[in-house]
Amino acid sequence: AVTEALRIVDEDETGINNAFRDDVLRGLSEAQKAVPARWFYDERGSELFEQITQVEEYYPTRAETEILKKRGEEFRTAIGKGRAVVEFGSGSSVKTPLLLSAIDPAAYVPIDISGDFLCAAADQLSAKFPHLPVHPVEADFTRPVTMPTAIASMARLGFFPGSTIGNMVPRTAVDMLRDMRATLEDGSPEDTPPMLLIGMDRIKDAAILEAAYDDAAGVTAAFNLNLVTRINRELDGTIPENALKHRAIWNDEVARVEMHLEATRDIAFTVCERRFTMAKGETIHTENSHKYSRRSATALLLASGWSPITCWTDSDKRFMVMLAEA
Ligand code: AVI
Repeated sequence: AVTEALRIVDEDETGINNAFRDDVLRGLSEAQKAVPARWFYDERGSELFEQITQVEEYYPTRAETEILKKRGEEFRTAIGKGRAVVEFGSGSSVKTPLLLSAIDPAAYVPIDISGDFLCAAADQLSAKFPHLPVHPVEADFTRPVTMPTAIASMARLGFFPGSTIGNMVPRTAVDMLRDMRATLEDGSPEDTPPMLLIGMDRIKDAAILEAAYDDAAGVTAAFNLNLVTRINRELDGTIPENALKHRAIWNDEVARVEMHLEATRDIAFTVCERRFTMAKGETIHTENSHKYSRRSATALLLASGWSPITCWTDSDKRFMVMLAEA
């Protein structure tokens, strides 16, 4: 049973374009040019990301799925039955059913900014779990979100798989983890603090990390370059795509893989009638993907008001799923 999506988004199409334009114009004006990674995900970008999750070198999706498949019993013991599962950024993936079948929740609340995607995912899920009440919420989950009244008085488990937390710098990650706590506490019973089950990618060999973000088939390169295609199409840009090269670099000091687009020659272009130049070798920084040790993950969670309870890894110890309590 799926209730109609609760809509807490106030941006219209124009609003989204304005935000995209502002981010791109501001980012291209900085000394180190940068565009926020959230703009990767237009229709083509989302398709390409789906393909990335299947390339040999990109292990995170497989590793996390392995954990969710294997640890069902342990999740059930640690989390208990009958919570409302609130998923931040509802996936159309196989991961959610794995968790839901393991812990037998009382309700499922997928939150996503894209209404269409949300409803499709909710319908799919509901077909698999016909007795589970599903209450979709269309909202930006990086901010506090009002919970549907239908789950008032139910204990809550937040679910944030995929290592999406890694795409945020620590300061933003802490803000968001705190907001998630506020979201989960909204209307929840006071004697049962919310829990959070979160996927985080582990620090490992630079060569493995760089390959995961620069696969031989060029899918990640296409994903990175699609951002330029999107800027040219939606913001009237003239960026010469053939003069930009995909680069994935492990930045050891801050423990993250950075994706850049590097100019292979001096170029000049316009975006929304503003002129920009790039010298050969100069880059546009398009994404950070932070990796964590168990300690750094613990520190991040503690700084955000979450106390870690358990940490599970896959058999190759590449990825971890952490359970924490507010
Ligand atoms: C969505 N996010 C967790 C992916 C990651 O691994 O940081 C995005 C991605 N970028 C390149 N490949 C995958």
